[in-house]
Amino acid sequence: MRLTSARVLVAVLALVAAVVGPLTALGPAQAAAAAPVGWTVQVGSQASDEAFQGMRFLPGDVTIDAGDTVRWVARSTEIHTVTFFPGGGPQATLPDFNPADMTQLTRQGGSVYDPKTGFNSGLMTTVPTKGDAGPLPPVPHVQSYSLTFPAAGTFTYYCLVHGKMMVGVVHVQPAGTAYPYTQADYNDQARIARAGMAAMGKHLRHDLVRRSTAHRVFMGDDNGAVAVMRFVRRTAVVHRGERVVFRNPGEGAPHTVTFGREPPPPGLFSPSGTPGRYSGGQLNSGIIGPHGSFTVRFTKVGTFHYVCALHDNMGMRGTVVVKR
Ligand SMILES: [Cu+2]
Repeated sequence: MRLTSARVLVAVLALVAAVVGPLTALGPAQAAAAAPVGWTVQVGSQASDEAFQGMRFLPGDVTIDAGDTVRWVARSTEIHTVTFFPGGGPQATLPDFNPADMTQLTRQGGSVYDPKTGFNSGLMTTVPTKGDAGPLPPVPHVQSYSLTFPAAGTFTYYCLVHGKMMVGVVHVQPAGTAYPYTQADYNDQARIARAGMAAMGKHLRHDLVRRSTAHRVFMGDDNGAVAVMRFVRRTAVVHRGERVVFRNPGEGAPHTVTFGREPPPPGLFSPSGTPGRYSGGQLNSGIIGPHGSFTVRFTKVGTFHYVCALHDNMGMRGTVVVKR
């Protein structure tokens, strides 16, 4: 029986060879199959109103062949980077994001990957270069960034802004190896991950609504994958002489509470004004990091608008109404 099926198989293979042989002998079909392939990875994601920002490379893991190119495409207002460190391996510690360090903010390295050196995309965001991507120096904004990987290996990259929350891997197989996934598969993975993050964002925000009061306003929140870029509650109504505590419950994103004119950086990053007796005009919390808070006592009747100076471009604004 075995012999018979083996014979049938041989016969089938011979037939296939007879049909395919002449075709492959023509050349172009074979050349096309071995041609380098381009792959796309999405950088960040967001809700349509930008209230949630997803802190992921989508997909976080791609497998390509030597000679292929990966193109990273910005998908959010929030800034990110694609950054490989020398050696190309995972990093035990990462440098803090430093908005004054131009090697972090701008492109470093060419378009052909080499694990001996570092590579950096520069600031990736969907916001055009002349738009508002937060209080950063005027550097070019990058909408897409491409690297060709000439040699096999496994290479890890990070977003300098979001650190270990946002890590990706490129597996490079020897040229000609079959791919485990297609770009369509990766796009499906990305779509499912985006839907999951949108659900998480909604849940986080509902939870903030439940925990907030007129005297306790949350400065967004995050869970390591999704950041809520909203003050909750957006309008707080208090009486004259009362306090409002603005609290940053998240682990990741810093925020500010800024009334009146936004001081230009670096003044923006430190507190100014008198939060113990606010009666209008300029008041700035400076950077309120994870688990930080900022308390303001309102001494005048009126309606006072404020922003997060880092995320106002995403709609992170609030109002305090002070009654008698
Ligand atoms: Cu903010």
